[in-house]
Amino acid sequence: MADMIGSEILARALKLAGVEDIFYLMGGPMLAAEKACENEDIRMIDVRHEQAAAMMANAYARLRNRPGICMAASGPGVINLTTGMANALVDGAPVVAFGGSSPVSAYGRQAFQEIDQLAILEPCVKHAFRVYSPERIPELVNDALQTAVAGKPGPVYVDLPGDVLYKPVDADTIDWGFAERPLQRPRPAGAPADVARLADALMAAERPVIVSGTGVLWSEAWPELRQLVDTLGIPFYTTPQGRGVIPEDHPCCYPSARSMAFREADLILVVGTRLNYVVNHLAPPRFAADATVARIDIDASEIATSPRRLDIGIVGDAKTVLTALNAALEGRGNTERSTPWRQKLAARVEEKRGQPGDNSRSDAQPIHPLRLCQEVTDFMNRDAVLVVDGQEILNYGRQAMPTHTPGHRMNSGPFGTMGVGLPLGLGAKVAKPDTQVIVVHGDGSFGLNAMELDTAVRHNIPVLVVISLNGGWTAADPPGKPGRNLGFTRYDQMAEALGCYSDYVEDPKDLGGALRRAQDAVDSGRVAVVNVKTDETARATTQAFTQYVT
Ligand SMILES: Cc1ncc(C[n+]2csc(CCOP(=O)(O)OP(=O)(O)O)c2C)c(N)n1
Ligand SMILES: [Mg+2]
Repeated sequence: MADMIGSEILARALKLAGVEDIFYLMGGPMLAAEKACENEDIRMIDVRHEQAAAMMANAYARLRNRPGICMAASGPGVINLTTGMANALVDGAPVVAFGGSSPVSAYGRQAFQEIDQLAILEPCVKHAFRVYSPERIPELVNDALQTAVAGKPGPVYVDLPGDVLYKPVDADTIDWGFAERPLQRPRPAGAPADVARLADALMAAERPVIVSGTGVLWSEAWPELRQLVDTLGIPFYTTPQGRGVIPEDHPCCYPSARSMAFREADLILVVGTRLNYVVNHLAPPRFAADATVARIDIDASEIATSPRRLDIGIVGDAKTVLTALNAALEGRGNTERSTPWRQKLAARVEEKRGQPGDNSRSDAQPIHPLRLCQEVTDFMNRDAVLVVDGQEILNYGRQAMPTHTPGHRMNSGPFGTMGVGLPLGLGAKVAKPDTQVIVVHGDGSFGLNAMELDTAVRHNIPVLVVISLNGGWTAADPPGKPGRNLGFTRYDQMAEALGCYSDYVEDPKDLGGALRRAQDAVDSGRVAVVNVKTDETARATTQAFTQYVT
C-alpha cells in the first residue's frame, strides 16, 4: 500500500474515532494535518485566537457529551491554548488539543518556534504527551480521547513534532483498530451497604438538601436525580454550570432561599461536584455544622480528601448510584416528612420577592443590568443555551435568569476566566445547531475574544450576543478602581463592520423589540450583537447566594 505521512494518519484516525468538528488556527507544522482533516470531511472551523478554539471545544464537549477537539500551530500558537486548556481543566471538560511543535531532530538547536511546549501545557491539563512514531498515531489518538472522558473528565494535550507529522509511513503497518475503539465511560456502582445507609438517612431527614454539579451532566443522571427529588420532596441546588438538571420551576427549587437551606439543613447530599471554593468547601457556618453529610463522586480522591468529614462517602457514577438509591427507596416514597421544610423555604422565597431593590422591571436610564436580564429571560426559549461572562452581569444573571434544560448554562466557570462567553456560545451552537444560543457578555470580557464574531460570520454560526455596556470592567462603584474604565464603545458598529446584524439600545422601553429583531436576524442565519448601555454604578451584591462567584 502507498505511504501516508503522519498528518494524514492523524486526520484518518480522528475521522475513524468519530470526530465531526475541529476548532483550530492554521500554521506550521499542522498545515498538512489540517488539510487532511478537510479531505476527511471533518468540519474545520478556523478561529482568530487559539484560546477561543479550546473554549469552543469545551462547550462543544459539554453539549455533545464527547471530546471537543482543537488544533494549534507550534510555539505561540500552542501557548495561546493555555488559558482555554486550564479553563477546561478547572471546568472538568474533555477538550483534546493537538499542537504542532518543532522537529525532534532539531531539538536544542534553536529551531523555528522551539520551546518546551509539554512543560508549559502539563499543569494546564489532565494529561500531556508527545508523539514520536507516526505509525502509532491511531493508538495515541485513542489514548487521548479515552483519557479525556474516563472518570472525572478533563483536557488532554498531544504534542506533534514537525518531523513526525511529515514522516512517510507504509500504510500497511498501521493498526487502525485503535482509533475505532469505543470510548470507555466506566460507571462504578457505590458500595451497596453505603447506598442502603444513604437511603435510610434520607428517609430519616426532616430538612434534606441536594447540591449537584456537572458530574450529573457527564453521567446524564438527571432523570435519576429528579426521581430522587420527587420521591422525598428534597430541595435541590446546583453549581452555576450544573444548572438545568431539573427545570428550575420545579416545586423543589428555591433559589433565593439558598443560604437558609444550607444553614439549616439536617442532611446535605452532594452529587457530582467538587467541594471547592464554589461551595465554600461545605464549611460551617454557611453549611449547617451538625448536618449529616453524604457525597457521591466518581473520583475516589474527591471522597478521600473531602475538606469536610463525610458521614457517607460513595465512590461511584452518579447515574449508577442514584439508580441504586432510587431502588432502595422504592415503595418508601414520602414527601410529607419534609413538607414543613419546603414551606419554610417557600416562605423565604416569597419574603425576598417583596424586598426593595428588585430592579428587574426598573425603567431607569441607563438601564439597570437586572432589567436587561429580565428582558432576555422574557423572550428566550425555554431550552435556550445561555452563556454569561463578566462580573456584575454574571452575578445579576445568576440570580435573575433561570435554566430549565440540563447543561444549557455556561459561564466564566470556577476558574473565573473572562473572555469565555463568545467562544462558549459558538462551540454550543456548532454542537447543537437547532438550539437557540444567547451570550450575555460584559463589555470588558467581550473584548477578550471579540474577533470570534468574525469566526461566527465566516462559518455561519448564528448566535445572539447581548453586551452589558457599563463602560468598563466591573462596576464603577467604588470609584477609582485602577484600569476600570473602558468608555462606552459602540461595539455594535464594530460588529457591523465584521458582518453582523447589530443594534444599540439606551432606553429600556426599546429593549424587548431590539432583542426580538436581533433574534429574527439570528433565525435567518445571521450573527447578531445588541449593545445595551447599562448603569455603570450597578454593583451586584455578593450576598451568601452569590458565593457561587466565578
Ligand atoms: C482573563 C481574565 N482577566 C482578568 C480577570 C479579572 N476580572 C474578573 S471580573 C473582571 C471584570 C469583568 O468586566 P465585564 O466583562 O465588563 O463585566 P461587568 O462586571 O462590567 O458586568 C475582571 C477584569 C479575569 N477573571 N480573567
Ligand atoms: Mg463591564
